[in-house]
Parts: sequence; C-alpha cells; structure tokens
Amino acid sequence: MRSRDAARWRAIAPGRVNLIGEHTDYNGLPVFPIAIDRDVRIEFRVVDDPVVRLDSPSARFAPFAFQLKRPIEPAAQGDWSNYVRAAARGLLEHGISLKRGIEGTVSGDAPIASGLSSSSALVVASALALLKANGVDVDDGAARGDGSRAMSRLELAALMARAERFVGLEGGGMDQAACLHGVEGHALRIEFDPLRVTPVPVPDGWRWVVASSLVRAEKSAGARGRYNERARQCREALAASVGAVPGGQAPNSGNRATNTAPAYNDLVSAADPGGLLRRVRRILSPVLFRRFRHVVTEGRRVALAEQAMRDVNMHRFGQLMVRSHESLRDDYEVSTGELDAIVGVALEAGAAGARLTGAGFGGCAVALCDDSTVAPVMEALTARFYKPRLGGPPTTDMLFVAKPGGGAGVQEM
Ligand code: NG1
Repeated sequence: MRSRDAARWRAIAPGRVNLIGEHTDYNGLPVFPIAIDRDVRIEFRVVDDPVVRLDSPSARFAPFAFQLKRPIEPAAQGDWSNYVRAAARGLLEHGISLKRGIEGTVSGDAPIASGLSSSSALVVASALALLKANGVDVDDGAARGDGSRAMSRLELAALMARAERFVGLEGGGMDQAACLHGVEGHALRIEFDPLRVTPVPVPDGWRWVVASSLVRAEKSAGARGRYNERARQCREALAASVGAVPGGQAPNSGNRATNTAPAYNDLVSAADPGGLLRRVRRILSPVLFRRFRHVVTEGRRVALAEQAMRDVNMHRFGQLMVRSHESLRDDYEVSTGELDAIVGVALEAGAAGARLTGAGFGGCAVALCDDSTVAPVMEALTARFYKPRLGGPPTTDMLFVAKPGGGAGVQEM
C-alpha cells in the first residue's frame, strides 16, 4: 500500500449556469441553476506542514504559498490566491484544525470571470482538498455511528458562501451550493435561510447554450463595487418600503411588529403584487424602486419557471427567461450591449428563451434550445455576434452547450 503522503488526489468542482433567479440569493430568495460539465480541479498531495503551495499551468496565475494559521491575510485585490485563502480561512474560523497542508496544481475548463462561478468552484475545490488532507469527510449529512469527523455538503456550502465574502463580494450562497449539490440531468432549486437544495429533472430534448459576451466580469476587481452597490440598494429599498407593506400584504410575516422591515420572501408571496408595487413606488426613489421591482418579480419568476419545468412546458420556461433578462436590463441595470445582442440573436434564431446569467456586467448569456434549434442558434451567434468581433469563429470556451452535471468531490488519482 502507498503511504498517505505519496498518494495524489484530485479535487474537482464544477462551475454553474444559473437558469433563472438572478440577484435573488443575497436577498434570501430562491435561485434555479445547473452545475455544469466544466470544472476547476486541484491535483494535490498532502504535506505534513500546515501550508498551501499551489501553481497553475497558466502564466496568468502566479504560484503562491501561505501558512494555514490564523489570521490568514488577503493577498492584493484581484489575486487568485484569495479564493484559496478564503476557503482555508472559512474552515479555520469554523474550528477545523488544518494541521496538514496541500501542494499541487490548479487547472480546469470552467471559463474564468464569465459569470459561471469559476471563483466559487476554486473555493469549494480548495476546501475539499484541505478537508481531505486533514481527514474530514464530506457526506450527505447522515448521522455517523463510528465517531469519525464529517461535514455535510449543505454545511460546507453555507460555510464556503460566508467564506467567499472574504474576497470582498457581498454575495449570496447560490454558487457554492450549486457546485456541491449538482445532479446530472437536473436543475437545482436552491433556497436559503436555511439552505435547501431540490433537484428538478430537465426534460429530455432541451439544451442550454452558453455564450460569452467577450467582456470579463471580474468580481474580485472591477465589477465588485457595482455588485455590492446593488446588494446595498436592495437592503435600503426593503427597509424604506415597510410603510407600504401592511400586515395583510405580507402573508408570511407572522407576528412581526409593524415597524419591522419585511423580508423579500414575504413580499414575493404577497396576494396582490401589482398593488404592492404601486404602493412601494410612491415611497421609494426611482432607482430603489427599480431594484425592488426586479427582486420581487424575479422571485415570482423562479417559482413559475420551476413549475414550468416540472410541467415540461419549456416554452413557458423560455418566456420567463426573457422576462428575467428584461428586468435585469431595465430595472437592475446589470446587462451590457453585448449581452443584449446575444439574447436578441439567440431568440431570432429560434431559442425558446435567453438571458444573461450570473451577476452581469459582462460574462455570459444562456439560451434555452430544443434539439432542433441548438445548431441554428450557435450558427447565428457565430455569424452575427462572434465573427464581426473576433474576425473568426468563437472558441469552445466562448460558445458551448452546458450539460447539467454532478457535484464537487475528491478522487484518488
Ligand atoms: P457570479 O456572477 O457567477 O460570480 C454572483 C454571485 C452569486 C449571485 C449572482 C447573481 C458570488 C460568489 N456569486 O455570481 O451569489 O448573487 O452573482 O445572481 O458572490
């Protein structure tokens, strides 16, 4: 038998494509992504010192090392090691002792800074590698009789969502949960507070075409301020709208005192959403009202879209994607001309629906196609979006069909 130190391991964590429910997670509302068959992987061996040493085949990512000791200080803003530091810091702060470290190489085929959650995939892969190195299993949360240490996937997803905020984004928990809970052939309804994941089968004959806008959406750098500004505006809008939400309009608000701000979750299930929006409009500034309207209507669209998928009514699902894109463009103001162009071309070429996916500000769009429209949609995007901009066809990182894939894990190599 090989000694433990000689063993080599591979932690694999998928990216995700969010199908609908954008900028809802940090407002406590459900999202509906798929984990995809593109991943970030760390090939590593366990070392006896509490140290992380990682490199990458890509010249863009310089090798780094840090000690697994509190406090773990961040590297410069935008430095890729911050995602690994975030994972280590989250585990240490959770009280997990990291006496052993890892040494290895990070690679993968999940496109970077594209709204496909390669950052959370790196955070999750790092956490899984460090847990493996320190003998902590990650399982489905069932009770263990043998006294061995284990952490459930849900617990790890929630912990890594908090940990990733170390990088400076006031993000929600969608990405880490999708990455850890992916199920082949399924979309995932993810709910928050408490975190819950429910797989929903994607009907046969339907595909998700992912198209890059060719504009990077660096949430560790440029897009961070605009993302966090949206999160702040949503909190302000909610606090300011309290006077417009009498008890009868907030059916889930229980016995909350009337001067307590409602939760978006209460508002999404309001009996008269039109009336609610009219009242709130009188109170909020135009910008805060638009942010509020996006969150509340997007929350409703997620529930309707899940039902449409369960009913195998994918044209209805596609219409809801289009409404989502319009709301992100007009009310949330996170789309770009490039993303709008991709959505327009995909719909004209026969896609059942299309929208930006992820935070926006660049990154990717996703189009819903049946088997017969995949090729025409990809050809139209190539001819009308990519060729004029690139002078040639897109790479397979820019335009591809994403398959709903399984969740993150560690294998022996
Ligand atoms: P992307 O753009 O894929 O990094 C970000 C957030 C999500 C969610 C979406 C918008 C992180 C790590 N990711 O995703 O939680 O809020 O924006 O729906 O914060």
